[in-house]
Amino acid sequence: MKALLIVDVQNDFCPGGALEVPNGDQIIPAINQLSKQFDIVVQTQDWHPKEHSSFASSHQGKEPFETIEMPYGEQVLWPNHCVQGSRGADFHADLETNRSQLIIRKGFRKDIDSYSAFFENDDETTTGLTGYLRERDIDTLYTVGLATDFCVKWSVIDGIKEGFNVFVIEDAVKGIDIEGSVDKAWQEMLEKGAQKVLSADFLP
Ligand code: VGL
Ligand code: ZN
Repeated sequence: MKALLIVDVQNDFCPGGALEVPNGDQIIPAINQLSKQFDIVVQTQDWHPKEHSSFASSHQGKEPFETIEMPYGEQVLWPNHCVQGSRGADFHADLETNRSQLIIRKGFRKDIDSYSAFFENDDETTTGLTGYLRERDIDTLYTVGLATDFCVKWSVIDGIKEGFNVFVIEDAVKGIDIEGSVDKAWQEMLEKGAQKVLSADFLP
């Protein structure tokens, strides 16, 4: 069985949002078309408490996009974004969410960030997604959403690690792109065994 995994299509990652992905909203029509082609649709939602440790504002003297060392490794510091219950954390109004059967929230533990839909950034704390997918006999994931170089990339890499066949739909993802990070993300995803496809491959 296959499922569509829609990563973090939220206001804060779209133009005008706190951590905007350039043209992030442009992938929404393709995602809406795609979700009609899947019987199982799963979404993630970045969902941080107000003083989350991934926010630069939680660290004195630090600016967004600087990095710090956390107990679990290097962490990029972000502008405050996707705060629980805020408008920025809502899904973009144009995203069709009625067909989504599961919404995984992530990044809700104050002291640890979570890019991946499967594991938090310590690579250990699980979101429960693997169990859900296995219980529903899903073995293949088609990944879309934001941002290619962070939450999409880590979801894809962890999905492969968890034994799923993972496809990335190239025209339905977009990245933040910090110093070539989108190109690097593609390289890493493909190296790990992800397959690149286009949304046109699914449309009737
Ligand atoms: C994301 C940075 C911080 C993402 C989430 O959705 O790619 N990036 N939080
Ligand atoms: Zn976040």
